[in-house]
Amino acid sequence: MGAPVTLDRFILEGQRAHPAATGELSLLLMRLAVAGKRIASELAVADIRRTHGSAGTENVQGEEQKKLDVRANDILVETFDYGGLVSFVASEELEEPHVYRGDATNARYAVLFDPLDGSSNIDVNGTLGTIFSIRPRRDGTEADLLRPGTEQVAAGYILFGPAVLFVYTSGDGAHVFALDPSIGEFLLVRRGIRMPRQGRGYAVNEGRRAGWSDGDRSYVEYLKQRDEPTGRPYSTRYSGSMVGDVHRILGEGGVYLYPADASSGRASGKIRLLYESHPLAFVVEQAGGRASTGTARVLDLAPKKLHDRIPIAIGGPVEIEMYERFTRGVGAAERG
Ligand code: FBP
Repeated sequence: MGAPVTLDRFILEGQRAHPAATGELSLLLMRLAVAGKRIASELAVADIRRTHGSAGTENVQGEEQKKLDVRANDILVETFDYGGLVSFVASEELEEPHVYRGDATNARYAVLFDPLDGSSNIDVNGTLGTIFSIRPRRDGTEADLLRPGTEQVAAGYILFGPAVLFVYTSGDGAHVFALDPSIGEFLLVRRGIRMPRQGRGYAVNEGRRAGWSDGDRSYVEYLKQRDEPTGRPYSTRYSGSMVGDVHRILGEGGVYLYPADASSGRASGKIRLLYESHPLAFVVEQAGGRASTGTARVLDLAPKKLHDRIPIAIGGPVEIEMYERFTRGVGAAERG
């Protein structure tokens, strides 16, 4: 077996394919990997250091913040606070973007992140992830971010599970790296991952179905019906962490769904467009999957506000095409 391909080496080799590259995006991705290692080490000792539990504060959406949400957010904000690489960052945990001063004023990039996705898993040692999205800086204001997901230059996530994984795309495929704790380096484990066109698992919180549309309810019922020729029934695979569920889907296919939920004040869904939907949609599309609201491609959407949410279905092409049929009210009939 040849020398292990470290994340740094992979990124620098990728940079060579872009003669105009300045190396700043490469450095940015490498910084994110360091931030991921720092967050992983905080999570690993959280029970020992008693850093679980509530921070006693709420985020801009009125949700309780966990101490580790805040800690992860601080680590990420610190990560870009030097070297003039990043002009400003926006976070699910911050009401407004955090703008860096000094040599960062004219930096080329803005970074967005969900510091710890899967908040309900934080205190129970469940799967968690940091989701990130890198965009070009335009005039250095919030307006730079209220743009379609197609304008992301790179995106991905750091998955905190039995292994710590770094998964990203910069538009030429989606790649998976695993942290080797013995050397503290992320090593390439899957180059250009391609997801199955169809899977056997679905991830949705059915406890909320009362608030769903008829189309959403019928779609989930359709997945549960027995019909071998169409690969049904599907099995429920809902971990409480979107990034964990999407990572499973990247490997096994299937679908993650968070519909609009009229009964709980989430008429436009729960999942944030900028911090969760856009970056995960970029990765999944690069792996051959799709992400849809049912009526629109997620990457084509531009938010009106920083913390906008959308209903989302993300997964294999077969599952998403079927979802759009049910959303349009044509169901599976035409497919016979
Ligand atoms: P957070 O970013 O606040 O964790 O919200 C997103 C999320 O936790 C997803 O990761 C997960 O799939 C979903 O919300 C769980 O929501 P619910 O508890 O309503 O099923």
